[in-house]
Amino acid sequence: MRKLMLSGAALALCTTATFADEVRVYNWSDYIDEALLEKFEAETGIDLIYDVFDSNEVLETKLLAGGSGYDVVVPTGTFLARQIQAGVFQPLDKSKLPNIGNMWDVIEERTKQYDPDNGYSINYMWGTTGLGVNVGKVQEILGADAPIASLGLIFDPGNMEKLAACGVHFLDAPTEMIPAALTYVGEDPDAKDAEALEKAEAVLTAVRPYIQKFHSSEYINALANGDICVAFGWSGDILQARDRAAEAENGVEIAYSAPNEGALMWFDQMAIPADAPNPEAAHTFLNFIMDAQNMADASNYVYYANGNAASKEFLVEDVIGDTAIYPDEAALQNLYTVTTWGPREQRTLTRTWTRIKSGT
Ligand code: N2P
Repeated sequence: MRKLMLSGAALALCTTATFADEVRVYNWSDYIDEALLEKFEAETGIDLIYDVFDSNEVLETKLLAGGSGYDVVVPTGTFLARQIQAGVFQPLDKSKLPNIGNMWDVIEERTKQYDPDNGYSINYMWGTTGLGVNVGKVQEILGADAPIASLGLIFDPGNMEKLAACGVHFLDAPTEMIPAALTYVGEDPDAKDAEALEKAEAVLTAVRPYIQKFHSSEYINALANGDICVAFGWSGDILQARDRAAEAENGVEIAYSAPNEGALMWFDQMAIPADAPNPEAAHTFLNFIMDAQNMADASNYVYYANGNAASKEFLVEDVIGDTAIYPDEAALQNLYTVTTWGPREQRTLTRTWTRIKSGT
């Protein structure tokens, strides 16, 4: 009853006060140790609402529509660049981010190609896109010399016809699957012209009948349980599948390989939407994430490398010592990055992808 009598100004104040205690974060699934979320709330007294997605396209639709209600979001660099252009984000207030000094200049140098001056985002994690393989099953089907680290495993229709029986998943991520298909046929993975797109489409269409599903998160458990034998997916996700299988002691052995023909290296960036309800708390969250111990805890849990130099001393050997996560010089030579798809290129890509998935 009393609430109804509040004036407009008082109501506005009241709303601000509510928001001041709450931060809404929208991150990729299987991408954090949930203990960190509790730690954040305990340390700051801010309520954390944490939602997850598994597709840049889904995130982008929300951001472009506006009013997403999120304070922190985590697009991949290629998408972030286009979203910055569209005015989706607010510049970071670095005076509110004392931990920014922990960041790693080598990664900052690379993320500048998507966010010049790193003015709108910080790197959360980075990784590669590659092959997750149930080694026993695949060798049983293709023989002991199965090409488990080659794109030929998933793009040679001869192999795929046989693997279809044990189950193959591809990412539902055209901006990652098309560069892989281009790499397989010896084209520039960053090519975006119609001719290149046609070549990539032909590669994917030829193996389409043997793909059980295009999905970007189910493959973790599907690999771990032995429901599928191959996934083309994200490095850390596949390493998490490896661990889940080991913990279940189900005899499933999962291996991750960045394809030896070349692998995509991507950067997932935390940014604050221009219309974030609580930018103050968003900065508090970003600063919490950039704490060296917190960032190390996150990487140790999800098996992705991060952009935080100070965190390295807290990383476990399984993470810092694995060249599939922290590539050495030789592994790095084999990785490529791609540029942003412009709005028109993106539309063509989306149409191509719909055709590929529908198998027509
Ligand atoms: C985490 C996937 C993050 C990698 N499940 C996608 N950029």
